[in-house]
Amino acid sequence: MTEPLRIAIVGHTNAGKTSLLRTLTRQVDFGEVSDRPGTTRHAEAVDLRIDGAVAVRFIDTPGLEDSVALLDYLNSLEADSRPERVRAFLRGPEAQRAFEQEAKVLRALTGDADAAMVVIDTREPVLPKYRAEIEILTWCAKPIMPVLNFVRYLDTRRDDWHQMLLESNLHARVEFDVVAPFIGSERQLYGDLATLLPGRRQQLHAIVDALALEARDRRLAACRVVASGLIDVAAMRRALPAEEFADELKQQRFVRAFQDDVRRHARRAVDDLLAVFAFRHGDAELAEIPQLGGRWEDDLFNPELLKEAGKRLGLGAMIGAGLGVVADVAMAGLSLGAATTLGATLGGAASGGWKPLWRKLENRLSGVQELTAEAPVLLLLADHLLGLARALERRGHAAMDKLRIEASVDGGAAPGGDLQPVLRALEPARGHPDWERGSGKRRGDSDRQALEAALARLLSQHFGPEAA
Ligand SMILES: Nc1nc2c(ncn2[C@@H]2O[C@H](COP(=O)(O)OP(=O)(O)O)[C@@H](O)[C@H]2O)c(=O)[nH]1
Ligand SMILES: [Mg+2]
Repeated sequence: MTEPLRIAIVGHTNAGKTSLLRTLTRQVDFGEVSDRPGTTRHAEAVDLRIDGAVAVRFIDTPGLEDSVALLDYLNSLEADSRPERVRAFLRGPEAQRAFEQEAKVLRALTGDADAAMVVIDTREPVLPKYRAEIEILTWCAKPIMPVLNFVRYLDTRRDDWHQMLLESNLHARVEFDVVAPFIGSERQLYGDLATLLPGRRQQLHAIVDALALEARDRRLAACRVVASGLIDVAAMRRALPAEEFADELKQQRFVRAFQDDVRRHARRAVDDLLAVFAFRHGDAELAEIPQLGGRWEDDLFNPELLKEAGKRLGLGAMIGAGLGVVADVAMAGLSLGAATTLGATLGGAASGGWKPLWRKLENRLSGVQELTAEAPVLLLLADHLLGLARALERRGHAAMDKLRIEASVDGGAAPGGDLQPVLRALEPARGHPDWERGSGKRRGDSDRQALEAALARLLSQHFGPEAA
């Protein structure tokens, strides 16, 4: 087995070193991240594993606190070369005293590290202490990869930093925002490291390839989660006896219970998505839809949104139309299956031997009403869950705030009308109440799985360019 690559992460306090490692290793719990200076006090290792094996061992280090004084001190030491001065310092007394913190950093770097990544907060001006810091690091005679962090901020001093790095003979660099990494920056980071570490090139390229595969797998898994959740909701079917349907209170209670079950399925999908992308339960909120306010769990049944969704799909006429006495129920996002659609579809479908319709017919004769989720509910749910999956794919594991999804407002690429094929693909689930997970009547698992796989392929077209 090849030795894992060892990379020391250095840089000033609060530049985002620990955050970078959380993002690169997808470990939300690694180390301690905070705005207080000096949160990381010791060098601490964290591994990037690929297929279970350690591919890269990162060493997180504390910040260099007093680089200007340390540089002066190093300059005062007698030695033949700069690396020799650093070694002399580490052997000497000050490494235990005034510069104990700095010694930890330099030890991590001069030890068995293959290279260092210097994390830079590009919002900071290039102060003398940062120049001293970079200079000391170059004295350690290890390849250095600057990582320019916080590049999403508007008022960064990126150009000043570029200039300073060039003057320090550091020509490679990557730009990153550990909270919201650009798709592809991780790949670029390892690719660029390969140019700094020719002896490790093959290994680094293998890591890039493996990460791309993992990203693809995660995406596919996410699509399966969304597909499965949609199947659950599409398959939902609850029968209400005629006499309860006639009782307004009972009817309302029944509708609310149905909606609660839809939300339960939605929440399960959200939790499963968080798990696919290695985030914690509760890291994302079923967020607000700005125009309307309120959490989208509730918006799933917001009549205005449903109408909007229906319009985008060209279903406008279906919403609240032709539903007669149950219009108020329909506005709650539900169809009453029996009396309403029966007349329109009986002719064709019944002669085709469509079983659910026969059941509907039976229900009608015995006066049973059935609730199913309306198409716009499925559309909204698909839209929201895809939005969440896309956002999680782009989210760094250093992010501290709760993720909020603003469905369908993420620019022109919003899936919207394109989701119609998804709705069509969901049609078979409508006739399979047994496909709803937790319904206690599971049958036809292989058919459900086949639909889930087909649907996942459709959904994956709503993701945009490949992530890596
Ligand atoms: N918005 C944003 N915040 C960041 C970024 N990197 C780090 N932070 C925040 O900056 C603070 C310091 O980060 P930390 O990783 O503890 O820095 P360290 O001292 O270098 O390990 C934390 O509050 C992080 O959440 C970034 O790229 N963007
Ligand atoms: Mg830290």
